[in-house]
Amino acid sequence: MKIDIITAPVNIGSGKQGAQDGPETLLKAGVTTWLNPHECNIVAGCESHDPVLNIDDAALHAVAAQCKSLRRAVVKSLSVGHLPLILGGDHSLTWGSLAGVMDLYPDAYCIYIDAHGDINTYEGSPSGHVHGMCLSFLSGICDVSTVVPEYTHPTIAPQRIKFYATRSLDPCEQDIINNHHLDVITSDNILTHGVQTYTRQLEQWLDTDEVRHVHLSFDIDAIDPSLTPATGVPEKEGITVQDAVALIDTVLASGKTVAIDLVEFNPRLEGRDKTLDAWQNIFNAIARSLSSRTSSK
Ligand SMILES: [Mn+2]
Repeated sequence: MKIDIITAPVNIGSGKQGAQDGPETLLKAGVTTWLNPHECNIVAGCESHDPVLNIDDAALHAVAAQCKSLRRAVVKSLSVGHLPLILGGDHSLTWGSLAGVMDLYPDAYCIYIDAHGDINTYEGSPSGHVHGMCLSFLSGICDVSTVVPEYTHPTIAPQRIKFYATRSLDPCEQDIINNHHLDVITSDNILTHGVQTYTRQLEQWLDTDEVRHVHLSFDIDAIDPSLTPATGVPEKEGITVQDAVALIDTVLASGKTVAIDLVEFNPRLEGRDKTLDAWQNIFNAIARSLSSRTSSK
């Protein structure tokens, strides 16, 4: 399996400095070694952008431009049969990466492992940060086409997004989740009943013919901040690194994963090295799962 490591130094969506250093820091720390023995190409997914910290339409245009570029890179990678692995950057990059997946695989599901819902609307978001809105744009729940007519993309039915490790939802997000009957496994569910309860269910569902293509979107803040402190919006009582690895293993073992986002590492924050240790475990798990998937086919 050839992997395209697509760098996405996106930080405008988080309203904070530092996430744009994520890809470079991870590459320097040894991502390509951690993914051994898989062959990796490093591809620039988008340009970094001068910080735009004011949350306004200009920020949305800037994120849209990055996502447009990233989407093209993902389509290109998928078109030649590679696995795009997108290194963030903040989570607004999924607006581009999942759009690219949808271009080729309109039947895709998205497994979204994140402390947050990221399904706020442009008008309803309390923070105004685009990284908390990507799923409402992608699912068409929030239509920003009048603000950014330059970036149109296919939409994913909200029911095709499955949430894991969720624990921080804004009221507007909770309403959307209730109204659309979306599947949410909270971190509390996982901590209470054990990750195996959910990986078993996930494995069975992934095995059905209903599921043909999966986009895996992993936010490091899904993990407890005592283990992965260097992230922009940490939330207490997260899952363990082992839980995250178990979820990722299960998704990849299905053989149906077409793209992976790895986001929200902010190396300028405290606890960078500790967070890198967790990343190493995650990348090693991805490498292992991809190897066993190849050898079983
Ligand atoms: Mn998050």
